[in-house]
Amino acid sequence: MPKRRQRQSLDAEDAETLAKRTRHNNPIKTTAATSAGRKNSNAKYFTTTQGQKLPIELKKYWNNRYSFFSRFDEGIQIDEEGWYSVTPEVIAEDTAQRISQLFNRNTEFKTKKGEELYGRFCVIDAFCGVGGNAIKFAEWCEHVIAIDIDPVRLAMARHNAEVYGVSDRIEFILGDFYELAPSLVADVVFMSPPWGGPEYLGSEVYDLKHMPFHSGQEWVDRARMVSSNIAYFMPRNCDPRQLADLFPGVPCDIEMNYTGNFFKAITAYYSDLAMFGSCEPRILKEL
Ligand code: MGP
Ligand code: SAH
Repeated sequence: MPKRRQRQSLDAEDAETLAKRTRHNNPIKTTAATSAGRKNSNAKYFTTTQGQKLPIELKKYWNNRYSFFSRFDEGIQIDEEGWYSVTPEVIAEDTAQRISQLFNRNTEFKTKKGEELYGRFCVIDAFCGVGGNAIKFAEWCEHVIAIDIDPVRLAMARHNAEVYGVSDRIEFILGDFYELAPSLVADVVFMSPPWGGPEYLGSEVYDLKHMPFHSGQEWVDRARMVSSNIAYFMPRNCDPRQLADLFPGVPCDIEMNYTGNFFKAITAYYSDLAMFGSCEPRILKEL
């Protein structure tokens, strides 16, 4: 049977405190916060085909909107940080499929709902953002715990999951994964933490010691409190050796994530997750 997480909810006061902390600490603010507080009156905007006004820096992400959500036109919601950091759908799909292989190898762990099969395991998406990964996990497994510290993005993730028809398999939690980790129970932890905005490519090698808020090591140490089956979505300019060293004594598989010919990111799989699924670099086609 899949292990379940102990229920822990936040009251309204906690939520507001977290929201303030996020706005204060986050290097990339949400659309609402930046629009209100933008000092640069020369900031340039463009108007989307849906009539939204977005900062010009987001144009390349907007142009690629269907690569993030193939059902974008059905009402998908994304804020500024969401645009910068959402996982391309084809990569999120591949990660979910790969993780499910670990649990679906034994047919006992399958459950049948209509024509679809969901693995009976529980994945934590520790940094769910607007739901790019959580939605794909919910298409492959029975129970997803989606956590985000930002109430606006968490609400968008829930809405986007409804668009994809999978919200009933996702438990949304507003909170700080660092603080919640000791009380969580799940089979797999997926982490796609903030990398510090698009500037993460500013240095040749992305140093895991200098990530925003907590180091790459600290996030892995927290995830290990829940499960040794960890998938870690990280910048493409990471040093694979440094990633592998974060969890000594277990196998680590470094997967290069492409969309078409474009190298987007790296996913490090640890422990049992490193032993199942393809280790070959794959070129993924758009969904
Ligand atoms: P990118 O480098 O900003 O985009 O991010 P792109 O299109 O490769 O830009 P280019 O002009 O340099 O080619 C690549 C991918 O990394 C994005 O699609 C996101 O999935 C992911 N990503 C980017 N950032 C800044 C973050 C982040 O802070 N956190 C997480 N989890 N993912 C991010
Ligand atoms: N994979 C997501 C994108 C994640 S971006 C997607 O595909 O949509 C990183 C997210 O981590 C942001 O939404 C940010 O609000 C959230 N975050 C930052 N610090 C956090 C923390 N301590 N605990 C949980 N979430 C956090």
